[in-house]
Amino acid sequence: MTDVNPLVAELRSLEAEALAELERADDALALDGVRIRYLGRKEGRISLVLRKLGQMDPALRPAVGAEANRVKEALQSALEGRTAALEAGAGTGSTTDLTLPGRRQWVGGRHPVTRVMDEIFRIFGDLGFTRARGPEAETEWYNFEALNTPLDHPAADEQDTLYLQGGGLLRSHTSPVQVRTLQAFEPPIRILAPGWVYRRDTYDATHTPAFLQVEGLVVDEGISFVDFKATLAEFARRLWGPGTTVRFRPSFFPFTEPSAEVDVKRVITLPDGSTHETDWLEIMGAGMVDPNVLDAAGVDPERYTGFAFGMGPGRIAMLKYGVTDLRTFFENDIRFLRQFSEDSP
Ligand code: 2U9
Repeated sequence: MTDVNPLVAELRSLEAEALAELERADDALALDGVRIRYLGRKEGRISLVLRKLGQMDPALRPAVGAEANRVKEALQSALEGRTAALEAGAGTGSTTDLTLPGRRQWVGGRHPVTRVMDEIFRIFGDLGFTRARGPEAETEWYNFEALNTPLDHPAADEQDTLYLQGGGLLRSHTSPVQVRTLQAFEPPIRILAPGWVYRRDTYDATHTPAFLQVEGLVVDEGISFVDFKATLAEFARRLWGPGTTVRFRPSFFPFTEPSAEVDVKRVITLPDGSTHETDWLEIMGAGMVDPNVLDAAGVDPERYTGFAFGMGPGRIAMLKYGVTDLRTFFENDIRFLRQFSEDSP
């Protein structure tokens, strides 16, 4: 006999729908959704059917109540069965292998130029240097004249230096920091001066109008050319490895006399045991501080001597990591940068 009670029929079709949904539910969240949708006390679909009982012929009501109870129990037990099945499945690895190592999220790393700077700070820190900072907007006196560079020198030309309105300029090297340090402190002085410097250069593979520099200065009684050479050779070997040869090539800077450019040559051992020598690579400029510079900063050149050096960590990072275009350091393309990260996946 066909059941003509419309609410009983509705409950049966709800049951079929709910069982089909249960079959498709494949995690705890989906199972809970089915439970709330069908068995929920207020808005569950079975409760909604029972709410229509009031309008029904009283003689037909008991059959609906009995059917509702049967469907609720059937769904409850189907839910429990499905929950148990999913839990067992997870344990056997049929859907998820809980023994797999976790996938680590890469949260970033140091920029290659920052890595080189940190390395320079560490090496000179071990040699007893501290760090000094100063303003990026400077005066002509601190940037040029105090450094034995007259204002008619080509370096002070508007073609090379970024002047500010009102006579100031953006420092073209960090040397003003050392001048300010000499004015403020009695020797012995042993400092690094890292920071941004600015030059009127066209942006290309080897020039950027803003770049980082690390300069250094040592001033004390009795600082000699031997201290100069030994300190910088030691730095170069610690930066490039023990198999490094260092060469001092005569050069000229207005603020040092004598002056030199420092080159390194590396011997690389390949996996097959054979060795390979690199070309000479220029890593910095340096020299004994010109007595005029000490004098301008108020330090007695008869009593004190010193040496100074300057380098571009961007250039060193290019040599160290085999990068051929400086601009890639500024583009912040994560695919490029993550190659240099210590913990990149
Ligand atoms: C004082 C006295 C001396 C700083 C020096 C250099 C040599 C040098 C360049 C390297 C590459 C600049 O970044 S670069 O273009 N620098 O070659 N810098 S000696 O000499 C000083 C500084 C301050 C008081």
